[in-house]
Amino acid sequence: CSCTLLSAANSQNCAKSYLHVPMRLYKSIQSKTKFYRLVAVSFGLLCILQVVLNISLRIHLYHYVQQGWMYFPTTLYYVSSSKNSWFAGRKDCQQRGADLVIINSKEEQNFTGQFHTNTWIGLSMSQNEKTWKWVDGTPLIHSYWKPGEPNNYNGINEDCVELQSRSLKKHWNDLFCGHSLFWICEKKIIF
Ligand SMILES: [Ca+2]
Ligand SMILES: [Ca+2]
Repeated sequence: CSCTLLSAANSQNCAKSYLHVPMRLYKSIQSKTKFYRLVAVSFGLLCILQVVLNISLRIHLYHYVQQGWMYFPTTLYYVSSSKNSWFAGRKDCQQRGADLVIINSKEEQNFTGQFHTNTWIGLSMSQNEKTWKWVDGTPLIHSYWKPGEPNNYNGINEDCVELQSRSLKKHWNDLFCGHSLFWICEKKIIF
């Protein structure tokens, strides 16, 4: 509005309205500043949390690496340095707070197949259901059997599974559970 043509009363109101505009603007800027400050503080706290989590993860991993575990995205693996039966291998893994490895992907298959020529994995024949089951009770869906396997060779109950890395093919073979092989334990990292 223009104050020049207004009465005294109107002129006062007009002056007030001119005062109100900067006040509203000031309040709006103030509330925006508070919002941005809150965002900045939250972001800072998130960064600190990230750093703390990162350090705690490294300390946690270092502790396991010291005990002979290897890290492969989100999972720790322990490769035995001695041979034993499938059941003894599994017991060793359980004593380490883990279990025999479950092969969930081709990448995991390739990773676990690089240590020994023959290695027990966490797959065996369920005696109740007569189907292949992983150590966590899940059924076998994606398999990497060697051609001709599983075969209960020579009529022997081959109820446990080894990962063979001969010729870098990394295939599976069913085998008598009492055979002495190396084994691999797997442990998911939970934070
Ligand atoms: Ca796995
Ligand atoms: Ca076989």
